[in-house]
Amino acid sequence: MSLAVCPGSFDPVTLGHVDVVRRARTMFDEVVVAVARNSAKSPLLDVERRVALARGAFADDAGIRVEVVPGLLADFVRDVGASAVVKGLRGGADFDGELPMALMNRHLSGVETVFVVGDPALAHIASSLVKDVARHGGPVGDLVGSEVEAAVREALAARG
Ligand code: COD
Repeated sequence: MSLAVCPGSFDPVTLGHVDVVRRARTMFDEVVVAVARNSAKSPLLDVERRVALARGAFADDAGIRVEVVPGLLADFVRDVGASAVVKGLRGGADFDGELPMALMNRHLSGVETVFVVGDPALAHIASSLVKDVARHGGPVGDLVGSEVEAAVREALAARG
């Protein structure tokens, strides 16, 4: 049984994430979507909400489960027994950001990172841009699922 971890902040899960996770699932028997903390980012949605929305996005596939990463990704990968981390690439900037993480995760736990090229039709989608467009009253319904859109709008409204 092959197992991969797809980590991210998922603040919120987007159609770009969904594309990458489903591509990972074509290569691995099981995929764990790992909701983790990026210390460079301050999340809009709390971790329970991010997990619930990601679970909703992948509810149709029993081979995909969603879990929280309590600390280091490298420790989580070892604890769940994954053979690889899978990350998505939209372009060169993603690679530049991902390479040091891939090297650090391999240094810490020996795990390899596999890069998946996402659908170019979704390459403009990033969680940060979804939140920014929504914050300014723009449409995000073709960037995220409807439940996610509602959660983002509610969280933004609560922040005032
Ligand atoms: N198309 C293709 N790929 C995409 C798209 C898209 N439209 N959108 C996002 N992606 C990819 C990203 O490139 C990334 O690979 C992945 O999806 C997740 O993206 P985000 O933005 O949700 O998540 P990040 O980049 O903030 O995640 C960083 C982590 C949380 C994974 C990282 O900080 C981490 O591992 N934290 C845990 C603590 C730890 O171990 N730190 C040391 C790391 S070396």
